[in-house]
Amino acid sequence: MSTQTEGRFGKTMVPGETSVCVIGLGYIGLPTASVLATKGFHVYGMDVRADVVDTINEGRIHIEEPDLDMVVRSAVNSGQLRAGYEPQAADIFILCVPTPHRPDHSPDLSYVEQAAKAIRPFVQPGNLIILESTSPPRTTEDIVVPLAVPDGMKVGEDVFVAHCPERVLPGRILLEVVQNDRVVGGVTNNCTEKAQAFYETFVTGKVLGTNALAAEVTKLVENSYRDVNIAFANELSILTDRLGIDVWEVIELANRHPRVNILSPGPGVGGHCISVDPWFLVHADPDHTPLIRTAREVNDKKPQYVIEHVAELAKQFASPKIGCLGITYKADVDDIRESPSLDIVRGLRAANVGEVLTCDPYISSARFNEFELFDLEDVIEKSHILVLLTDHRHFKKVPRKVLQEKVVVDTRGVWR
Ligand code: SAJ
Repeated sequence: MSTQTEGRFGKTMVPGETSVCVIGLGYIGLPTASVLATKGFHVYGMDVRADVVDTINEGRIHIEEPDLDMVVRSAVNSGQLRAGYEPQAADIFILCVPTPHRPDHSPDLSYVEQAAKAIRPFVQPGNLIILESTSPPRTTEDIVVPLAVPDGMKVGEDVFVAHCPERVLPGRILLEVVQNDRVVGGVTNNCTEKAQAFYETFVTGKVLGTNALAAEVTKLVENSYRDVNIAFANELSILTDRLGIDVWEVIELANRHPRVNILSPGPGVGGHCISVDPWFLVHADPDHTPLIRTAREVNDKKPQYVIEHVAELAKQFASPKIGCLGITYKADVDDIRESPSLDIVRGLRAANVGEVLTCDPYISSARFNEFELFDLEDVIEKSHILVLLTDHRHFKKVPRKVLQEKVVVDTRGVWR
């Protein structure tokens, strides 16, 4: 960071002299808080869950993410990171709370509202307030500003408010939180510049400035772009099935064209980001987002296609045993939110097409009790049909000889 910027924004931008209050210690808040603590900021994290707060204060973590346990332990042991149930005064507030959608796909902004209201009594002149949660257009200006900024303080002069959407990929969070380029959109130019100066203290990628609305939409566009591309691949997977050709081969060949880059089909699209965020754009302007809506619908229908396909194959066995491999939403994470793999297992169990045996090396029975989980070896040995749903590294190692003895449904193309 340049001396000029330090001079301009005073002590706020010197980590050792700056305090940060992170609201929400989940997949984004906890890695961000611990990275900032490691950089020398005085970090206080707030979460409404008592178990989360206690776990972190013991130097442990409540989520699965490579290397996060080490970083949190060292941040807590060094005294740079503490957690609690209420916000507290700080130079910088970062809101990292969930932004889910309701059953009708409208955004549920209650967590952002609660967080903004909660920090309001602690906000002082000179503070910077950042919304990192992925949010529908105008959330920063229409919700965060009115609820978080105390009466009488002018945004851009007394307090500074910006949206800086998180862009990290689960499984690579600690790397990406530092290395990714960041988009920072302030409510005013001063807000943008102040937030940029903050991110430049710990981000090695470029920190790109814009306004709050453009930053909100940019984030939603990134995830919608990926959803549309995956929907195209999922549609192709059904079309090629019906034509009797291999979708993976077709995509591999098409991607040899210098201007074609199709993503991979799968059992559907899950997680709390790509399967949710495009709806925020659709909700903002339903009449002008038919493609984004259709992509969501195509991806949401894919699990049902897999269920019907497996049910058809099961008819050849008198007492079919169906082995389902993986329930998390993607490879090598422990996250089952919006998981199409889990939806498929549930659907097969509900359809009564045979005995369903499920395994997932990332999910322990202590944490998941909806149905019994077995060891991979057990599932392989006992099943007539093996359905690969999540491409965990453990499943890639299943010997081809074993697979030759089974009916195989490989939704991810890892056993080709
Ligand atoms: N998937 C496919 N085919 C593919 C790629 C992914 O079926 O070719 C599926 C995955 O299996 C999974 C879902 O899509 O079910 C989403 O997985 P993902 O790895 O694409 O993305 P997320 O949800 O884990 O993280 C995304 C990332 N966004 C983009 O890559 C544009 C991440 O950078 C964001 O920070 C994150 O959303 C977020 O928090 O918004």
